[in-house]
Amino acid sequence: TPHDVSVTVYKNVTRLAPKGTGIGVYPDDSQSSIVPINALQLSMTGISMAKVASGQGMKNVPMLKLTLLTDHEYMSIGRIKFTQTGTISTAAVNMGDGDLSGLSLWLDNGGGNYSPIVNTRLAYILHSAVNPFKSGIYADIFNPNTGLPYILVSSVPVTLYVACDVGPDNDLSGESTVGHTAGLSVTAFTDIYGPSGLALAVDRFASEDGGYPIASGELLIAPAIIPLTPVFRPIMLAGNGYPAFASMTITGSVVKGTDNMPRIADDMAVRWIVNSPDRHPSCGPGEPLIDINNDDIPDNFDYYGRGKCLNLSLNNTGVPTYDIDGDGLLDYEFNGDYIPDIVSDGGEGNPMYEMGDNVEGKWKTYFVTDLGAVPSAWASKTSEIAAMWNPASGMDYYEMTLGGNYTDPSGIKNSWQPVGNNLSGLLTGLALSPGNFTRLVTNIGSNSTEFTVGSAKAFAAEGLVYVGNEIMRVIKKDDKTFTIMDRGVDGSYLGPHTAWGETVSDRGYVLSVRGVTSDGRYIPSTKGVPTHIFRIDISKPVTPGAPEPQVTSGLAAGQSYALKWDASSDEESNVASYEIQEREGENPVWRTVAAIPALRSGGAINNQYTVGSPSTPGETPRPLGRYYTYRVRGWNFSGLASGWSVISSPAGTTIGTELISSVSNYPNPVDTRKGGVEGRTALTYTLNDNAEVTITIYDLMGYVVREFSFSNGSKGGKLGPNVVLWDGKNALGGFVGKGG
Ligand SMILES: [Ca+2]
Ligand SMILES: [Ca+2]
Ligand SMILES: [Ca+2]
Ligand SMILES: [Ca+2]
Repeated sequence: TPHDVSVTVYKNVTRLAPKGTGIGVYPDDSQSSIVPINALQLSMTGISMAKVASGQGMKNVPMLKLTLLTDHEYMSIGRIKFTQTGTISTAAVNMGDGDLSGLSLWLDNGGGNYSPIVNTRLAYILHSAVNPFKSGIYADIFNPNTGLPYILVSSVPVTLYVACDVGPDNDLSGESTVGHTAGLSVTAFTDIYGPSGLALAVDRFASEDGGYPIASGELLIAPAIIPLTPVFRPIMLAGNGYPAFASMTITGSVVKGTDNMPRIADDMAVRWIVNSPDRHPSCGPGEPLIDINNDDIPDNFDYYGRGKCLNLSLNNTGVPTYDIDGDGLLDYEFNGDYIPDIVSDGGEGNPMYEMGDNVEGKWKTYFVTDLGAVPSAWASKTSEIAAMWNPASGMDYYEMTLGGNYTDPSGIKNSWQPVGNNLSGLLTGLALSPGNFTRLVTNIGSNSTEFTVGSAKAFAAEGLVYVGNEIMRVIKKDDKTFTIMDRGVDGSYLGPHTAWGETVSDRGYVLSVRGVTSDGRYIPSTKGVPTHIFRIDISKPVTPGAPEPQVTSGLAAGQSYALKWDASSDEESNVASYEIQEREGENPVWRTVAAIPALRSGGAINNQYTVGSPSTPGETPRPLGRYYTYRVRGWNFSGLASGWSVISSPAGTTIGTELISSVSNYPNPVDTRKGGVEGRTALTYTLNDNAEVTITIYDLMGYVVREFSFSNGSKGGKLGPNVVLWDGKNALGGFVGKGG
């Protein structure tokens, strides 16, 4: 079917000059050729970026991500008509018209992120009494980069973002916008136009699945919001081991040193607050502290009881955040798949969430609404759950509750529990079930129809399963396979899941929080906002193996050396971190020297640590001439620690060539008839390796008085200093004569 029925023919058309260099008449007046017409197809698909709620008067609030492409060649798009949804669609005259005070259309310049700072604004339509939105919002495109009133769409996808400004005051009916809901949609394929609003002469992609309307979620206009996370500056670990803000360029990228690692912010005041009266109770005075959610209260805490506030929990689960991909920056992670996720500034300081995925070995991100980005968390008790959240301004106090999904916030707790005006609380009086657990064996992609697990035996024939922060409805196909019936249930995000061993379980709980103002209003609404999706793990991880120094037996370890151990494991919540303790020589006091993530990006096991490496934050080379032993334990995601491992073999920073040295006894001579402490002598010697030791004591006549034997590695036969006390008795228990 010919689609362009005009007799006008543009000559020498190129992508940059769609109207060519001149006009001819069809059939071509100079060559009388026949113009072949190949029907062009256009695809537009969209996903919602709308949050649960938005504050009144907020600008550049993202609503929709649109992807356009053609099946071949290119075409020009000059206008897209949007329709406001929500309160505006009620019958009441002018009601809701003004809930959105503006709509902006943005072109992605290749970064793949919605950012009013980086993207190009193609259209900005303001609401007014003479331009009400009820009759449709016409976004007429002008691309300031090309100076053209259209964008070119080809078989290479073009990404557009649709954002809105939220009405700051009243709608056209004179009613406050607070409590209203608003969304945006493209209702039909015919709402896409060519330049100057001309109808498009194209077909819809034959294979296009989604269809119309392409609609955003509807955001609730609230007096204030409780953000899932704040927008925070990138955070690294400083040389002293404390989290610190990284140095940034004016355009917002992280400054890196010659080692390609981030550099700490130069300005001390930007980097840390050194003295703050409002600090976590686990922090001492004078510690370097940072505030990530801008409430002027530092957010670092001492998770491992080290006496240093070295830990931060970026996703508010209370479990420390680590750098898992090795780029030197702490990684935000909300869905528990060990692929770092991103919080970025969606303009005006509004957080935007992107979920990471590994696609053919490359890290990619997907936009997620705040509902889709609710962090996956674990609790260690069936009777209570502790949670933290971020501040909303103007709150008198907060309340928290628990539900089984996102649509029924208080269905489990059956009430809202007031928790004062702190940004954390303990929900009590619960009776929760850990449920059944298994592991993901195959990836779940966006088009997967089934997935394989370690064992589905304990699971019901049909029901909900929880994978990270996604809820799915599944049917058990066999003992290892689930058939997917429904993805992204209850507003959870239909996200990718990786095959490294993500936990799949059949119980989950959504924790919600709401603020209450002094005049009794709920923020953002009576339903509150979900802050976490919890699963229960009441069992501690398996005790790991001893952290053995990776040093050849009998050789000096030097001032820096690796420790390696048999990994811990946890059937339910996984091992989150390892805590490594050190003891010097015979000193009985153990000291935590490091805590490291138990898994790296993609679920790779991380069961080693380098002691004394100057490039590791918080580490310094060990002094020479010392002996150290180590032990390690694993912490799971519900905050439970395993038992301590067996103590490692010692690492000696310096070792002589002699196997035994510094042999002495004191006092010498000894008066063994005195008995007690005075009547003993301490035989001391230093071994340069674990060894079988036999000590034979002779009298002056050459007769054997006493013999001690120590096995390899036991007390008396181990690397480092050894002390053997001799009370002067012979093997039969009798005292040996003085000098005898
Ligand atoms: Ca804070
Ligand atoms: Ca990182
Ligand atoms: Ca992730
Ligand atoms: Ca467990």
